[in-house]
Amino acid sequence: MPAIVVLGAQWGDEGKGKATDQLATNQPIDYVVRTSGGHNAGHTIVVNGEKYATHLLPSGILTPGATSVIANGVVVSPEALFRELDGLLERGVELGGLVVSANAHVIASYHATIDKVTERFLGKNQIGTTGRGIGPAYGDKVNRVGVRIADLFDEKILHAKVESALDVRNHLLTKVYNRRAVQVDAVVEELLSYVERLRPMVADTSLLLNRALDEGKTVLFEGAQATMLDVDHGTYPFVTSSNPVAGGVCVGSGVGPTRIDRVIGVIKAYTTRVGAGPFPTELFDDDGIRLQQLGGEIGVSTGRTRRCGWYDTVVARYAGRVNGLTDLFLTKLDILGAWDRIPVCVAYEIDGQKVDEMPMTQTEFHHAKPVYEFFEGWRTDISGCRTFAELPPNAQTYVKALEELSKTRIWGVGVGPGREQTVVVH
Ligand code: 2SA
Ligand code: GDP
Ligand code: MG
Repeated sequence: MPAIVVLGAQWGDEGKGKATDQLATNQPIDYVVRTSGGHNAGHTIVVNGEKYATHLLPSGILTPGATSVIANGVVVSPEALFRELDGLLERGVELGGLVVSANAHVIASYHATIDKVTERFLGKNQIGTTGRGIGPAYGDKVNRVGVRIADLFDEKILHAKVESALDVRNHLLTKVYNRRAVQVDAVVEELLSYVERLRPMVADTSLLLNRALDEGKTVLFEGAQATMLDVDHGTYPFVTSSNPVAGGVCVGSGVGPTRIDRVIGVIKAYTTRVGAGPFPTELFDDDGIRLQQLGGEIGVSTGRTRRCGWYDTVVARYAGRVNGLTDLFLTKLDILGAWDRIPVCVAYEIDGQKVDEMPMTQTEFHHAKPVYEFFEGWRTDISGCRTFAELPPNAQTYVKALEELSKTRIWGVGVGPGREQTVVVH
């Protein structure tokens, strides 16, 4: 399996870091690649009881022998990149190699300022962004005024690019948001301070990855955010500004779709969401609070509490469709051991009609009410199970039902945060 995609099938934080890590333990992975988003991601990996969080770096950085790649589709804050690298080095972790695409776009500190100012300006219509400057950096990219990594190596070009990027931004900041203008020289100076450390890491990552695939190397594309946060296929406008779906992997890496062998959707045994936007199975009662507490549902990057609800098979089927999933990796099944009866959303009721596919419009999705089927709980700790047969019969039934209803085979099940706490089903 030379090219594998691992992506989020819900609203993020499904346990993609753990799934990537699990794949890397089963087979040697040569490259782990991030293709979208930036340091808004937060992936947790627990190795021998030690907890690590990666944000901008692919979680493969914790696998010595693997090379981590930040490909062209990622927005890179050099400040966040080196802060994260230094944090891991200070903990004495043995790191793999790191390569950054020359075509990746740069996040400067003013992007984060604009992100926060815009959110405040939106008032009750806030998206609930991570405030990391992701949206403004992608905005510059599509407006064709972005600064790319390669631009950092020519001071004259860099100065000209920052100047044109700030032209409109400063107009908005001073005239609309009543803020001080950002100084071109200060931004150039900020970015130049990272150049020497960055230089040896920069490469044509599309060429690198395609050559690696030609040589039969294994490449794992690690998703950030998730299908329902995709700017095209998610709950727009309550989304991130990139394409976390499988198609985004090709755009974000310069590796064509015919080279991808397997697309794994990571999905929690229930659902969570951080930030604003519709979420049909969201719970506002004690069950929601229990899921949040037992599941430790707190944002890895921002420390925000995650909204919680039951598993939604409409979302799962949709993720299967828009990503062409070959497999699901079901995480956090252990958390559901505290319930006698577990509801699963099998369809929506929208304005009196039963609907079993994602509705066409966001207005309908905002009106969607879950239709539940109920499954018997297993009421026991399954975190020590290592094979499917060891799972209690009710847990097996739950997994099989989700597989059937989600219309994608479940390859593995997470029964705890640890590297070894996985049950391989197929
Ligand atoms: P942004 O900052 O522009 O990408 O925010 C837009 C929306 O995307 C959501 N988003 C996320 N949702 C879940 N997890 C994310 N990463 C962190 C984590 C989040 C954290 O792993 O825990 O620590 O809060 C992530 N990144 C972006 C965001 O909530 C907005 O709804
Ligand atoms: P990501 O953004 O998709 O990589 O996920 P996060 O790291 O943001 O959130 C997933 C959380 O669930 C982390 O705290 C993981 O350690 C934890 N986790 C992942 N899989 C499992 C599992 O099967 N069981 C339990 N209890 N925790 C898990
Ligand atoms: Mg996360």
